[in-house]
Amino acid sequence: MIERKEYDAIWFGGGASGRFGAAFMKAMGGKPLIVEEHHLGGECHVCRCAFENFFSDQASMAELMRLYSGKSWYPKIDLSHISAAKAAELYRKVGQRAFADTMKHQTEKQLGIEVVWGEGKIIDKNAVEVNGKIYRGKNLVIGTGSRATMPNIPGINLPGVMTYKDHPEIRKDPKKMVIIGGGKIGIGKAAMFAPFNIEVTVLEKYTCLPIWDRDIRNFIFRDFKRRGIKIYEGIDVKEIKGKGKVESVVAKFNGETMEFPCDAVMVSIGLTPNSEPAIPLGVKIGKGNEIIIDEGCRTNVPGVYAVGDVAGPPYFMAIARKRGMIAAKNIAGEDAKMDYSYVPDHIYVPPLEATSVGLTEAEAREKYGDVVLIQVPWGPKPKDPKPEEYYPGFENQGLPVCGRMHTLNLLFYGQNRNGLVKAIVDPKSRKYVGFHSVGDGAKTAFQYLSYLLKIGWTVDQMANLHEIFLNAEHFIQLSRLVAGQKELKGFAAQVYLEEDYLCR
Ligand code: COM
Repeated sequence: MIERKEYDAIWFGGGASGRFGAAFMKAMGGKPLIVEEHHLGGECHVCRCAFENFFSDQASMAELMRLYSGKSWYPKIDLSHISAAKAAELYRKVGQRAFADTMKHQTEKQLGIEVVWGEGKIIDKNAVEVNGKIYRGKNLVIGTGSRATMPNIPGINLPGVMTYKDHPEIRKDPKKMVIIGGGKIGIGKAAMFAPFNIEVTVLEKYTCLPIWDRDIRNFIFRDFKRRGIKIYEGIDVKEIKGKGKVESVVAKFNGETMEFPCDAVMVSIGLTPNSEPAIPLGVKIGKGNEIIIDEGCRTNVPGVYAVGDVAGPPYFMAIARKRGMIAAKNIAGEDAKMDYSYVPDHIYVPPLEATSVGLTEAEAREKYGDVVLIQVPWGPKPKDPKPEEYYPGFENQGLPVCGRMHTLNLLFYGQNRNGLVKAIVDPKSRKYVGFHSVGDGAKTAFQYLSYLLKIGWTVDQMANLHEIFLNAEHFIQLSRLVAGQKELKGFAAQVYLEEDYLCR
């Protein structure tokens, strides 16, 4: 059967990019059709952003309870029976279903977008078959997302090996987990599982969080060390061993073979775009399996666009949604282009969050020479601070970095672990070139800071904004403290002792 109607575009996949692209098209007066087999909103509420947000909250609560237990006025809390599997179960039962309903309601009812539910088969660039019926579109937009990249090693299919996708499905808490890959997914997962009494070891072939500012990395990993999360860098995983289920991971480290006993493995070495359904169309595929697109999200086949993760990195919700919007505009006859500059990055590392945009200090020094740092904490710190204690003579003792409840708690009860914020300024132009934060959340500010970086925001302009004190990132008031200087000096450079967080 052939559907008579011709759509302006068939959005093949109703994830973040397809849903937002179709919505934008509809808002512009166009006729979109979304083809979706599983869920509108893609993997977000199933196992990615929304789930991670929820699970991070659970992990934060567990870690904070552990920190505060028995201190000052807090009662002693017994955390021996807490369960990551129980937290995941709640999300499966309530969160996944509630989010699915919300996505459906918003898309179909509120926005009035047509969705055809079922497995789609691309017939050609103007026709898609779903449940035996052919739907026709003037354009085709591929938004089929990505999946976890799996290493080709023995044991990879053993029960107990999981990826981000299986995380909400855990039914029993592991005792020991090995995480293969220390990028932002792996490091986030380590921080999420550890609070649940799970012994976590991260094995990274190269460098963990390689593109993050060194101070931010150090802050996170120093905290990992205190929490007993082990990190190995430069380690090559060779095999996952086990009889019928995961029992250990074997790796080469410094020329020696090491074996890590475990009952769960989380693989987080990267993402692979799901470009396969589009291959018969003749679209160009890149080395990472991504569909190659131009700045306007066009593929090499006229009338075929690719949006979201299937078009390759950066793998970031905002990029997925924006690619959808740009494709919709171009289908409508505009000449819209993606702008990949100043894309912020964010990781949940419960009970903290890390956020970054622009250049790291190292990159900034390479580009601008002597940069100025505006940051807290900046002074000497006690070497091994104890919770609830005052250390005379240490400038950062009483300085809360951020301003939400847990940040101050982390300061007083948590050994000065309340965070670090850092702005990097080119002193000649007085413009910011990078912002970095790890603490009790600053991501909302970073959405806007990324734009300010792009327009060349200066210390003097920042000093004129209105802070709501105490705030999560402190950039306004810190900038005002130095903006009176003719020759910008900022605060003295960071003084964290050289960190030794790695296992050797
Ligand atoms: C969020 C997914 S659950 S989407 O980007 O809103 O579609």
